[in-house]
Amino acid sequence: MRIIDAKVIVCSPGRNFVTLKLTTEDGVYGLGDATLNGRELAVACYLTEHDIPLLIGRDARRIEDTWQYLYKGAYWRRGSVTMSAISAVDTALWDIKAKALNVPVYQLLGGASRDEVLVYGHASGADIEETLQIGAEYIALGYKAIRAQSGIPGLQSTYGVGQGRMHYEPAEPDAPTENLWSTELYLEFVPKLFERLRRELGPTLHLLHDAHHRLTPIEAARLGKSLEPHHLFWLEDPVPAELQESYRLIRRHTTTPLAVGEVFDTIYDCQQLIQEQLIDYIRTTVVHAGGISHLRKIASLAEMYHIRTGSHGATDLSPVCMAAALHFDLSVPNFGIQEYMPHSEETNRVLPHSYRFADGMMFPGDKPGLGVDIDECLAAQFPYRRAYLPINRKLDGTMHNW
Ligand code: CS2
Ligand code: MG
Repeated sequence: MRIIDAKVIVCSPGRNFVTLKLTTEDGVYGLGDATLNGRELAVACYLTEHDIPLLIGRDARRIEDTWQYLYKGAYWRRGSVTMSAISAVDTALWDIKAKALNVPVYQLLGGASRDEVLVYGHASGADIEETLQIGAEYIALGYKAIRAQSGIPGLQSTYGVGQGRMHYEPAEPDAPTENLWSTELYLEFVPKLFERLRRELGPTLHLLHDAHHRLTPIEAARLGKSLEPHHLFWLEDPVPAELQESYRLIRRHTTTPLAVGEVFDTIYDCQQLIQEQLIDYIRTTVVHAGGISHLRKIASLAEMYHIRTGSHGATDLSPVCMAAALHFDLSVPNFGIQEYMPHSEETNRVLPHSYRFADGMMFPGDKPGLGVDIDECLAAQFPYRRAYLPINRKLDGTMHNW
């Protein structure tokens, strides 16, 4: 089952996506997401110039060997561009294998460990009132878990606070937006937000919050402590995690569960966090952390240490990644939750998929493979447009942590 064709499709149906399509001599094809928000063409070029020439003629059934070949063969290890490229190849090969065997991917991953996957959506508003109102709308749609973010009084704009009601797109065309940040204002405000949300939305709704790496460990400890009465499902990315041991300090001070890892690209980025039980949820995802194969290894390590998965799933991860994530989520024993933001109509038309949402839960579907396709003609009607993630500065202009 030789790979005879490989194509990188870059398109922008509402936002940029990079999709790898591998085709075998039997005519079976598989898709992999290679989107790295704000750095899309770096991955597209890595695939075209460096990986694809090595893939043509290889046996598509040798998923693990191909992973090792691309990872070890490059000599230069890790990094989000390299790992997004490897992820795309790995995902496409799982898609091909499952299609060839006529089963959905999750059946190859040991089968379903649960019937459906718990997901959370983004409730973000300009202020507490609007966040509450949007939270109530999510409940009406059946969501059992929401991530709440709100504009902060005194700050003009804040990263992670979506503009549309159900849609969230952090990247902006042409040049990065600059947000101004004040930790003092933030720490003063967030406990008030969650006090209201918990009181008005009830005791059983899962409430999540993302601090987007902006705090120091002792500030994060204070935030975690102040949120304890409102029993969050998790507090995400309180501090940048390049220094994994910084989580020791946070852990000593608070019982608020912690989730980390959307920017990680291998198991080595979270090894210490997991083995010292410094976190509760690992957020690595299919597209940035080495595909389904590597993500399973991370999940297995986490399982030993009572840590559950909670993969990143914002709209800059394409429907191909979302489908792969759902097959993974359905199968791993230590699944916790999956982030889910519905894509735009245009995206769904370019990348039609069979996964479904009902009552706060999702299912990847039972089509052979991942259950996602790409309409290449339609994709060609949405050309790439350069876009950047915003930059964060302190009130005095200093570049802030991120
Ligand atoms: C966020 C994302 O979904 C999340 O948890 O942190 O908005 C993330 O910042 C973007 O997906 C980055 O591309
Ligand atoms: Mg996040």
